[in-house]
Amino acid sequence: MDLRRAIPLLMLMSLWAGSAFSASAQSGGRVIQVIADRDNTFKVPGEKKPVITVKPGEPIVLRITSHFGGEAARDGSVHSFVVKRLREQGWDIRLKEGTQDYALTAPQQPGEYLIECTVKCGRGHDDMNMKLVVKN
Ligand SMILES: [Cu+2]
Repeated sequence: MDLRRAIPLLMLMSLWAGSAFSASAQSGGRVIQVIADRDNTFKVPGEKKPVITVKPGEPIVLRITSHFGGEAARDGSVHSFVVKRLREQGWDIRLKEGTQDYALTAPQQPGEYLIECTVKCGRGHDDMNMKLVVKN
């Protein structure tokens, strides 16, 4: 095959392979649901308080449903889901309306981590946070 024709084809194939990989990564972790609600609080279905508990290094899929709470950021984000100490590891998610899956890995260090909304989302924003508990 002519190389000039092969290169775009290879690029297309690697794109396809990339999306297949992320899909399998997402199906690999335990799914944990979170709601970033219209009253500008986080909710975890089945839990009285908004807390998620994971094992150190556990692969998880966060399934976050977000609702507009009165204000949005310029990029259209209605909330965010941020652990400041874990930002470098991907715990820094800007949330658009609707439901989206995010594959993440729990930190290795056991303890409690604060999850915050950093988007000025409306009334109650300053108190919009929840807890990540990492324990064996
Ligand atoms: Cu918020």
